[in-house]
Amino acid sequence: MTETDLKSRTKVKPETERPKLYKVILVNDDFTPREFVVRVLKAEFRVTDDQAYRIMITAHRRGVCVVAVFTRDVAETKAARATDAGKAAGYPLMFTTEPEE
Ligand code: TYC
Repeated sequence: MTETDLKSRTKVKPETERPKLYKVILVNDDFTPREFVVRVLKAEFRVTDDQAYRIMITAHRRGVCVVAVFTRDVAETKAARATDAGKAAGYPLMFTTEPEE
């Protein structure tokens, strides 16, 4: 087997392949103040006042709301930081992550 033959066996992933995306999900609870949820959403996810309010009220009414989608690392880091912000203030505020279909 020549060197050229070996080299040609190496599989190259097509450049068009996209990384899997993960949803960050905001979970409702009975204790965290609405204004606090809005503040955390704005600080961690860089959404506007209006977007933050809509996300918060959707989670409040339906139980959960998708905040945004990111690559796995970014989604997990943001969910952990936002959850920690609630914990630091004594609230059970929770953000989870879930792979997109
Ligand atoms: N349900 C909370 C309240 O009535 C507000 C809230 C909304 C908390 C969304 C968490 O993900 C949440 N104070």
